[in-house]
Amino acid sequence: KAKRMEWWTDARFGMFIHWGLYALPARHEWIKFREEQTNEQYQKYFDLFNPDQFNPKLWAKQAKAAGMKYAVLTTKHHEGFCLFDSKYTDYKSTNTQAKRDLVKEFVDAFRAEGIKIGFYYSLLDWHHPNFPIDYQHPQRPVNITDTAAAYDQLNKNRDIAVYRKYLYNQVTELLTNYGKIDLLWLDFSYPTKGKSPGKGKDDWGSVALLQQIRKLQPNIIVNNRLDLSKYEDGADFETPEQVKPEALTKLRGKAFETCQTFSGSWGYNRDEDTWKSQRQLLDLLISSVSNGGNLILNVGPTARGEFDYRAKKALDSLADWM
Ligand code: FUL
Repeated sequence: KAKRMEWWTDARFGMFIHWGLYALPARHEWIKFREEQTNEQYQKYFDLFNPDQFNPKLWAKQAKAAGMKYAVLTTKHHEGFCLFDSKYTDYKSTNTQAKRDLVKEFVDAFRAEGIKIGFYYSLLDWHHPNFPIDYQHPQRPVNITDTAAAYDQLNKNRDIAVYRKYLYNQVTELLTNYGKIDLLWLDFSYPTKGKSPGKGKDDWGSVALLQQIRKLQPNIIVNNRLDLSKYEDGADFETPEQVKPEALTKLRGKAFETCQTFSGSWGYNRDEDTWKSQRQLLDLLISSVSNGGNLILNVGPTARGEFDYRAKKALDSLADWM
């Protein structure tokens, strides 16, 4: 473990990239959930997806200039849309107007700049017909009293075993078809809440999945959201979200990576006006590093495939400081 963690410990600073169909409505990556949209309602974003400005070489150059040593792209977020050419689904970028394997182009561009490659993959999937509905799902039962019965009814044709196989197959594809992958960021497990079912290691098949991951990419490092905290070697690093700089002292002595956004949402959110200043960003970087951890700072590219001008400005200001 110490050996595989070396580059990551040394890297200190990475770029997170949250990109998916949610970039079109541009008001948060959880929009399907928040607005309780069905697959049919969400379909318009797939039909209109056409990132004509996508040029990951520009992204990679900006990341490098800002001092970032690794990058993690959402190959699939909770919405279920795949940015790669998976043979297990039609819900993928190659079937949109883009007609491109966006993951492949990301990998090639960032690797060419000497940046380590990370894949984010969502364990949740709000599009897959066999992914059981729970309280984190757009089609969750709302305003009803008998929650348990409502879930049973909603899930009677959904079989998690089928979905588990799908996720296993897709992770296998991602770790087979794109060369050496340095980091895998799986997202996420959550406990049962009242009568609403949650999801954890048995649902994801976490033990077998992690074995497969380590078999395919022996030096890869994996984050901690597979619900394997009780297992030795179940995770390489912790992933506290949006922690305030002053709270980071509590994480000393642990392998941690704090993930942070520029403005609040992870996906492109056009109208957010809470963008952090250069000083706040540097404060996050310095506090993460001085407490012995990493910072991964997120960009949510627009639907056309560009970094928003405010993200560019923030990255430029970090490049100046570097
Ligand atoms: C969370 C997700 O639900 C957010 O959308 C985001 O991806 C963040 C990094 O992890 O659990």
